[in-house]
Amino acid sequence: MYLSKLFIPLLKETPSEAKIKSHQLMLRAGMVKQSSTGIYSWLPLGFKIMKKIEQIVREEQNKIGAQELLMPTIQSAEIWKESGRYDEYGEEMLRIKDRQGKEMLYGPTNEELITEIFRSSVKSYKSLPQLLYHIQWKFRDELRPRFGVMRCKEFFMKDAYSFDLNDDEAKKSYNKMFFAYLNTFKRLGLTAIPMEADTGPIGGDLSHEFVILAETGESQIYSDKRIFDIDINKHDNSDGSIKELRKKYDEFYAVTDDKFKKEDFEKKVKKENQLITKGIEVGHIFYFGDKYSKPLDCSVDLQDGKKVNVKMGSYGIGVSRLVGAIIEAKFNNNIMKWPFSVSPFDIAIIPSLQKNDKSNYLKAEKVYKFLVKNKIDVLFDDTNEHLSAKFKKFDLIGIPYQIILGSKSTEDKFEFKEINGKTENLSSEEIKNKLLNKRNFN
Ligand code: P5A
Repeated sequence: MYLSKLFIPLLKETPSEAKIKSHQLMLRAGMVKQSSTGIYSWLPLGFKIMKKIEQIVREEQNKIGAQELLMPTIQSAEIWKESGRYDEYGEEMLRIKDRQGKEMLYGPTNEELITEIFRSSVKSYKSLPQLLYHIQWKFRDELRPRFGVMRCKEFFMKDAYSFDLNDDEAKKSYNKMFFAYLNTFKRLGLTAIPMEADTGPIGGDLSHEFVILAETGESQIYSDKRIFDIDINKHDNSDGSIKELRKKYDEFYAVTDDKFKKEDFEKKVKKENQLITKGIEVGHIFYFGDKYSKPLDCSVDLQDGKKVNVKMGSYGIGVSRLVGAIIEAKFNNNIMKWPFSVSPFDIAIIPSLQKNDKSNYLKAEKVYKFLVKNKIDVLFDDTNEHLSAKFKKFDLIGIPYQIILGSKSTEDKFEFKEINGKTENLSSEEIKNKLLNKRNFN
């Protein structure tokens, strides 16, 4: 892609309404545009990043055998009346009527709808367990939407739902998801820590928030620092080893505000290991047994002919929030560096262009064509701006690798720079191999 063709409305000044760095960067780099309070349009740069995050989330769900479907954004009020949440949900739910006067709503979550789908098609215990998910827009009429895409009204969520025969089986599904989440966040370049949390309007008695540390986060957390040192690679995906690893997480105190008890914290965590800080909730998982299957009458036949309500859990990841969360974690000293796995482009080519001398441009274009031919996604800065102005722009766009064609490059070796890292002189072949290796690693 040529930068001159990219729809990227960069802003020179930081808009005053943006209070945290992710919101500032997203507006300045032309990633999103607010269309009304808490509702955003996603512009090409922001959209591309969000789609990459979505894909990683999807791959990790598929890896544990979850199956993707797509439910609508608009739901009928009926099923919410059956579960009892229609009144409970209060003003956060956007309620609408169709032309027949039928009560509808814009889904804030999908426990009811998935239960309704399940009950109408699954009748036997033989069809369990089952894990279903979709990635879809949600709407919550938040009282105080703020911080850009972090707390907004319309947001993109991956929500999965598990169906099991009994509590033991259901806990296995919960643990599977627990580790799928750790793997997902790791691939996104984040360290997300599971913290015991309150279940709020979703319900149930077992729940973990996945939190990344950030001063601007809205979750207050209390934890034992050592939980950050757990090596998540030490399991082989078998139920047994996952259970073991899960136990390790349980050994260390880590809770959000509403679960915090001062006496417990001080008793269980030595002073030097105590960590009290803020974090961003990027995911939240719940086990709630038959909270929905009972009122909605979702049951399966057992071998002996008896019926049992299925045991359910639900598992959310804030896909659009993650765009902001990654920025909060990675944007430092006015320089953004996207993790390679979600970067909007693999590499930027930045030539220094002199008026009557096309040599750098031609050299750059040759490297560009070579990389594109090799399936590398390149942003080629073909604008006439001064190098220093170009660098400022790329500090916002955040592509982790740059090829700079200036005084230091020769005929076949170019300045290859990793943002906040080292600079080397490499040939286009070497650059291609480096990036392809990087991609395989991700
Ligand atoms: C779990 C999946 C649920 O809704 N039902 C289906 C359960 N959980 S949750 O914690 O309420 O939301 C899941 C994740 O969605 C993100 N999120 C938001 N992102 C942006 N703006 C919002 N207003 C918002 N609300 C929730 C969070 O990442 C949360 O963990």
